[in-house]
Amino acid sequence: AERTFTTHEIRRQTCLDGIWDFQPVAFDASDANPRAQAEPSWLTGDRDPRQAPSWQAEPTDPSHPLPTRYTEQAVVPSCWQTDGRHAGAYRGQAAYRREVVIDHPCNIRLVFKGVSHTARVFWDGAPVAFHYNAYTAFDLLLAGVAPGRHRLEVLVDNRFSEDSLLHVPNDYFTYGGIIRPVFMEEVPDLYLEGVGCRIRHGQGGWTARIEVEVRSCSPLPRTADLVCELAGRRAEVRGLALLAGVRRKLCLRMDFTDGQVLPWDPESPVLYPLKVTLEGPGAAGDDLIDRVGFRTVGLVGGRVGINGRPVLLRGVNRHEDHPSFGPAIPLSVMDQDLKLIADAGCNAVRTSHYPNDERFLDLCDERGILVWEESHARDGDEARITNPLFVRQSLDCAGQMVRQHMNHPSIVIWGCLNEAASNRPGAVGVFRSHMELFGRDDTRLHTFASRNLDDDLCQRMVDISAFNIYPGWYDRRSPEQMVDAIAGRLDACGPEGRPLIVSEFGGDGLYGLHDPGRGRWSEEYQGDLVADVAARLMALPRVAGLFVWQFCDCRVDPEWETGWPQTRPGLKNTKGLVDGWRRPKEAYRRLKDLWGR
Ligand code: ADA
Repeated sequence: AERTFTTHEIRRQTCLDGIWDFQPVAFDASDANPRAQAEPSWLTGDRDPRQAPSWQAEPTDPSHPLPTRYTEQAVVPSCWQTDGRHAGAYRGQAAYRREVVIDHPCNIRLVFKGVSHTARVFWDGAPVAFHYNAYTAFDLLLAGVAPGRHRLEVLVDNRFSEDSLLHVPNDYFTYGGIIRPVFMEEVPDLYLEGVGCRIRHGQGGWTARIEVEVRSCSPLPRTADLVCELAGRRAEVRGLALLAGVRRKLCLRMDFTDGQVLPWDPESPVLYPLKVTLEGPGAAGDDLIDRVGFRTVGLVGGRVGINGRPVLLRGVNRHEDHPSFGPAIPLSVMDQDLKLIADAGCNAVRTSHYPNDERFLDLCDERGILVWEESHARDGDEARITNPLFVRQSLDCAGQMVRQHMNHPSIVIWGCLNEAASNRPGAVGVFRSHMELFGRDDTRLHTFASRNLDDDLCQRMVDISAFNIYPGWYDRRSPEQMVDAIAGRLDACGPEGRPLIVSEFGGDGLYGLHDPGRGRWSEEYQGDLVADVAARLMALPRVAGLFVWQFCDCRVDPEWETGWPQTRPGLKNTKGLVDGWRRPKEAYRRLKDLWGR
C-alpha cells in the first residue's frame, strides 16, 4: 500500500511494484567503456565508479535514449547497488520497463514515490515526465488513454554532474534506481490532486483550514460536488465548475470546540481521517483519504511546546540506508528502526538530510515520535549554495516536501540546508528564501542545522537555533564550552535568550571493535562519548533538544572520501548507535540506560 492506511475507497489504484525489465545504458562511448587508468586504483585511491564488470552499459543513440533491448531484470522498488551480483560500483544510467494493460479508455495518473536521483518517464516511447531528486514524489497524468498494452519506461540516472547540485559526492551514498513504490491510478475527468490541512488552536477550540486541489483533464467544462469530512463534521461545495483542463484550489474551514476532538500528542497520538470526495452528475466519483492530528507547536519556557506542554527533544539523526536494501527501506525495517529508536528512550527523529519515505512519517504519526523533517542538501560553501541551479533545486525540494507532507502531525520542525555557508554574507539570501518558503506553514517551527558556532549570520530568521557540535570527536572543547559559545553569540547578535537544539553530536565506533583501554573508534569510546555528552547537554537549561549522530551506520560515496587521512573505514560513516544491520553497539545500550524507560 502507498501508506499505512487506506487512501482511496473509490479511486482505483494499482501498485506497480514487482519485477521490471532493466538495462544499464550509456549515451556515449566514454560511459560505455571504463576509463583506462594510468595508475592502479590502490595507488590513486580513485577507482572509476563506472567500472562495473558484470554490467557493460549498452550504448544508445542520444536522440533515442531508451535501449532497444533489455537484458536484465530488477525489482521495483530497489537500487542497483544491492543487486546480488555486486553491481555496487555502477554509477550511470539505467532504464526500467514494464507493460501496463488498460482494459477501457480512461485517464491514468502515475505516482512515483522516489527515483534516485533523476527520472525521465516514457509512455509508449514518448517522454511524459522529468523529475530531479531522489527523495520527493512526483506524478503525471495521461488523459484519455486507449485500451490495450502500453509500455512504461523510466530512464534513471545517478551520476554526479553539473546538472545535479543536491546529489553531490557526500557523507552518505547516492544510490541508483526506482527506490520507492510506484502506483497507477485511474482518475475521472475531474479529480482530486491533493489536500492540505493546517490545524490551529484559538480561544476555546480548534480550526482546520483545508485546501483541496481539484484538476480537470477533460476537454469540456465540468461540474461536481465536493464533500469534505473530518472528525464527524462535513463541509460541502455544491456545483463546483471547472473549465477544460484547469486546476482549482478550494479553501474550507471547520471549527471544533475543545471537547469535540482529542488532541494529538506524543503520549496519545490520536489521528482523525480526513476524507474528501468528489461526485459529479453522471460522472465517476473520486476520493482522497489522509489523516490529521490536532496539535500545536511553539516555544514554551525555553522548550519546544506541543499543545503548550514543554518537551525536551531526545532524538537521533537517521539516514535511510541499509546494507541489504540501500535507501529502498521496506516497511518492516522502518518498523524495526522505530522500535529500536523508541526503546532507546528517544522521542524524536531528524530525517537527515532529505525528505523521507512517507510510510516512515505515517509510523511516526501513529507512535507519537516527533519529526524534524529536512529538505535535501548537506554541506555547501557559498559558491555552491548561491549557484542559481542549487537555489532552484533546493527550493523545489523544500516546496515539494512541505506540500507532500503537510498533514503529518508528527512533523514539528521543517529544516533545510544542513551545515551550509550560513556565515557568509553572500549566502544569507538563500537561507532567507528557504525560511520564507517554510513561513507559509506557521503550524511548525523552522530552522537549519548550522556548524558556524561563532559567526552564523542567519539566526534571526529561524524559530529555534540548531547547531551540530562534536565535542570529544572533531572538537577539543567540552559540550558546555561549545553551548556557551553558541549562547553567547545568540545573546550578542542573534535573538537573546533563545533556546537551541544540538542537532548532531557523537563519534565513530566500529561494530565489534572492543578495547579494554576504551580507545578511539572502539565501541567503548563511542559509548562513553555519547552517554557523557548527552548527559551533560541535558543538564544545560539552554538546550531544548539533542539529536545523536546517528541512528545507523551508513554507506558514503567513494567520490567523497578521497582525502588523506581517510576517515570512513569500509566507506561507512560509523557513528551509528546500531550498525548497518541494526545490531546495537555499546553506544545504543549506554543511551538506553540514560533515556530508556
Ligand atoms: C556533519 C554532517 C553529517 C555527518 C557528520 C559526520 O555534521 O552534518 O552529515 O557528515 O558531520 O559524521 O562527520
